[in-house]
Amino acid sequence: MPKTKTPAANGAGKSTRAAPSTTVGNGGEWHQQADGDTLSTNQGLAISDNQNSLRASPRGPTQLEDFILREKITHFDHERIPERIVHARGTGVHGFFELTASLADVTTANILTEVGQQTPLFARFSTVAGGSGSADTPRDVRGFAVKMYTQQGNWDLVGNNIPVFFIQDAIKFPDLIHAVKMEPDRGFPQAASAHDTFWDFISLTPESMHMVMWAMSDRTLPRSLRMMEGFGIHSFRLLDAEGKSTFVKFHWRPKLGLQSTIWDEAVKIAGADSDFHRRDMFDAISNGDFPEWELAVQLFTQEQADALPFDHLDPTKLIPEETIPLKVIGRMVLNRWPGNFFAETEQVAFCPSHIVPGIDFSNDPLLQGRLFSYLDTQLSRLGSPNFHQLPINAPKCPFANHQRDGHMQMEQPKGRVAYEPNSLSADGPRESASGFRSMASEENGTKGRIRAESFSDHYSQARQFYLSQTVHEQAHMASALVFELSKVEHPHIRAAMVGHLRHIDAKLAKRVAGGLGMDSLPEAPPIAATVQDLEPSPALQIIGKMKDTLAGRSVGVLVADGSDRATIAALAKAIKQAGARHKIIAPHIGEVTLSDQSRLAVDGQLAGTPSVLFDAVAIVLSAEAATALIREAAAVDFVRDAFGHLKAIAADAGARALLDKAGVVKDAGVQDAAETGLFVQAASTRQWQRETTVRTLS
Ligand code: HDE
Repeated sequence: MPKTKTPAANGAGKSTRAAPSTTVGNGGEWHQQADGDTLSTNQGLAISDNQNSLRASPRGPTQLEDFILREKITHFDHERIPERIVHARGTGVHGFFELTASLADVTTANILTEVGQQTPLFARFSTVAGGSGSADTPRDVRGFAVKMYTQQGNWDLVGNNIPVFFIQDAIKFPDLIHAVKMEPDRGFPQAASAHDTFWDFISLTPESMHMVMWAMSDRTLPRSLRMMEGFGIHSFRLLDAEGKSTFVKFHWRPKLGLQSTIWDEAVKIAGADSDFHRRDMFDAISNGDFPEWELAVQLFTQEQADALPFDHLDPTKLIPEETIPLKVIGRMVLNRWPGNFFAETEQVAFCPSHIVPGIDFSNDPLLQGRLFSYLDTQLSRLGSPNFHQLPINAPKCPFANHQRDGHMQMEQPKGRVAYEPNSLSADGPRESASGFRSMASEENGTKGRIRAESFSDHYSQARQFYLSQTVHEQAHMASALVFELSKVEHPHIRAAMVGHLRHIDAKLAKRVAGGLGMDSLPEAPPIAATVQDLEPSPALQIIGKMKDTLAGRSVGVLVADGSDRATIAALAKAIKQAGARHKIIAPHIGEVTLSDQSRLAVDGQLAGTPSVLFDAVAIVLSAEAATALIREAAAVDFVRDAFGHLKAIAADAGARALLDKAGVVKDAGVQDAAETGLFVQAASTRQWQRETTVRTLS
């Protein structure tokens, strides 16, 4: 007999839900899961044979009557929903937000005033341009979206890992995205901005220059989702009980510090493990290494805003933290992997319009457009105005209204009253004095399709960003521009871009022009506002924000039969003590026999586990094994790439032949494997001083 499955009671009664919960990550209680062990149809009918469809005879035609086959195949045929138009590729994790400093003096939002309160949340990190099956490591902006299930409703902070955006007005978004996505006639390139249509649009859109500088920096090549910053980008408002407004910008700062990969590394990671970031997050959560971010705010008044040398409502501008410092107010901890990828990561519906009392929007025209777009996209993506009923989207506080029916209505609202005001339902939902209020701002002026004068400076912050970088980061940006523009087939687009660069930095323009084989510098376009020489902001660097630590990182230890057991054990201990993990890589999977005849389990086979997957490497080999491995390209590349990607290398004497073959030259990052302390210290950063020996920086 089939076991009957009883849907949980969340459909019964009024449109209200359980009392708010502040416990960590208690989302996703699924009522439709089979709770029995008998395989059944969706109607609860037990299935006796799941291997054979119903046939007229053993070799005859399949019967239309086979409703079990039809139900199963029909459901399968409809398994996919439209992927997100942008940010299709994403990784989601549950966690919580804990407030550590109250903002009660400027806002009534409960989540920002109750110190110590933990609010459950779901965070989703994404790339922008690629489809849902694309690789994790293209050069791309990363989405950083956080849905906080507060006691006053859901608050979605839908940001990116870069604090500015390409365009100033929402009406340009479809153009930008069409330009960066695969070209419509040929269907490629996937997940790449290095093509004509993207650079054509950019070269004709000077307002994008600041963001382009960020996009060409290593910010778009994060080492891990756990090692990137998040930004709300737009100015928002905080409102106190009197309705007084303070502007705010939100920043997430990773506890592990910022870290990025090097372009060559990112390209190779895409081949070695296209799920690199998702797997990294999955492994961290599974190992109990819960990633953490600080939430910090920049608070400022209208008067402070008016004194800035640009308009803070322009989303192509940021406020340097040297100008308005960051105040840390809380922390986000991610600690639970979703129970089901589709149900949660795919169906989560973020909307910047999901906001709570005490927080409000600014007039940033990009934000204003977003307030429309996200609800609209969820309707087409999730197919129903009832998407808020999906457990991942439902508020965890009580909610009730008179909205009814619609596709896939899961609730059964009772009673004859579905309107308000009413006199027939005394206990029905009513407006509340503590409900959401918009700021009573005064708006006047001339209606029109007008771009404010104050939005016309497109180069000053692009210049400031470039000049704030270290020489290494500047060189990476120049190389990125050369790489991207060299993929552009139309010379006039390349020329136009280099023309823009002349307004940002003359040396950068020359460098890129040289890399593109241009004989002379193309003309710079006319500009609407004089380029200002803004004070450099070191806080905009990645290198400046890296932490000297191996914590949360991973080390690949290359071994073979005959490797020295004591050396491997000492390295493993030191790596663990530093808060990192190690993986044993060997020419074959299974086990290797070490110098003392003990056996060691292997985590990864050499050809399938290149050094790009690690932050540092150790090579522990007998002289005999090293000599054999110099004929293996995978072994030589393992070492050569680690060296070229500026990673620390620990090696024992036996490994020498392989190091020589890979062209490794002794430097501060190349340590004797026995010197575990020195190795861990070197591995706590990249070997920037080595860079000039492996690539041209000028
Ligand atoms: Fe989005 N964006 N966006 N965006 N965006 C979407 O909503 C849109 C913008 C961001 O993990 C879509 O659910 C417009 C800025 C993230 O599910 C869509 C404009 C920032 C995510 C949409 C912008 C973002 C999205 C596609 C210009 C950084 C992924 C699917 C006005 C502050 C959220 C969806 C997730 C997703 C529209 C600009 C961040 C189409 C019209 C600026 C992190 O609604």
